[in-house]
Amino acid sequence: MTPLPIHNYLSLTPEQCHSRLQNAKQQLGNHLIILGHHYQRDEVIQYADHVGDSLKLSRLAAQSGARYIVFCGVHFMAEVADILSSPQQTAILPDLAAGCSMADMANLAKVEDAWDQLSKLLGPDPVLPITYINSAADLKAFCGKHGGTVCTSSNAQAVLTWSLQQRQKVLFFPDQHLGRNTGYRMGIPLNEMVIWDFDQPQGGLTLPQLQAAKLILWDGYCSVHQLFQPTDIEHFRQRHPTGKVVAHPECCLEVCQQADVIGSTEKIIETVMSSPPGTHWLVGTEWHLVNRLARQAQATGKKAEFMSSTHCQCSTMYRIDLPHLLWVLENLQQGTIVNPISVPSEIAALARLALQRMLAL
Ligand code: CIZ
Ligand code: SF4
Repeated sequence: MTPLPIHNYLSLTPEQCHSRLQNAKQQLGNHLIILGHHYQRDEVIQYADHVGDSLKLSRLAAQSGARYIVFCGVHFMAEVADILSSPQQTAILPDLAAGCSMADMANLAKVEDAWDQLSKLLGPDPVLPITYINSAADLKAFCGKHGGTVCTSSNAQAVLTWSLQQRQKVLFFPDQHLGRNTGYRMGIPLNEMVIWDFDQPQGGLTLPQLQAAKLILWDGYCSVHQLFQPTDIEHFRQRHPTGKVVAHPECCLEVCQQADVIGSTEKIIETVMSSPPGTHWLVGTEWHLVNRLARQAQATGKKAEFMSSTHCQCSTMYRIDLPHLLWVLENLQQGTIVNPISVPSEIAALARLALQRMLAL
């Protein structure tokens, strides 16, 4: 059947979307699972069967056995859902333009080039490649092929500890901040963590710098989390001397050094929600999560405040809206799959290997 065109949906009112979404969701029943990442808008989150971080959601989708996995998140997340689910399941991303600018900062050609240069400079096998889950499937496959693995913001320390037991050095991509913040907490000196500038020959590094390095950090970052500044924390502490600060490890080192707690989206929520009534938190992560958390915290006598005076939200997460969600569901109702995310089988097999190594840790 010809797909229903997206332009029929873009001018619908929220009310029209809501009544049709409820109907579509009900009709698709347990053939469908809708996953909502913490950074999604509230109006989308209300349709999610599960809300969580990318890995937790993909595991739940695979366990559910639902035929259609609609991932309200960004592209790499739908890829992970496809890799971890069975061949009978299909992962769907409501808007294909929902990418991750940090994930796009590393690509296979540049990583292979870095790998070749490192092998020539340092000899065979001293380096293990590790990718943050925020990366394309072919980079996860690259790690699978070369003995490496994947990490999330929850398990980065366990993964790096394991990695440095396997080999002397780690090439970590794409997020320099997660790599550096984790290395710092493990006691790795800052001069043993170098930045690989992928636009420079030899990553812009000298041979002695590379020989001394334990972590070779890709020059990538999240433009949302990089907006938080140490001065945001200083101003908060002046206003609220007994307040507490929690930050995501995608924030820069200076912000994480000043935070009381550093953690993934799941850990941030758990930390705030399990704190005693009366606690006032400053939270450094995406705006939609913090806004929702602030409402939940308030209901239990706590306060959660957004870390920046700039309204920093993830613009690609924001692309998933009610019209796009309705468009994919009504297409499914008539038996048409729009926007399937399907990782080629050879890449999926190696990426799965890298993910399984992580899950076994
Ligand atoms: O893995 C995820 O879902 C991301 C991007 C962040 C986090 O800390 O959970
Ligand atoms: Fe990517 Fe940053 Fe958006 Fe997360 S918040 S999806 S890392 S751009």
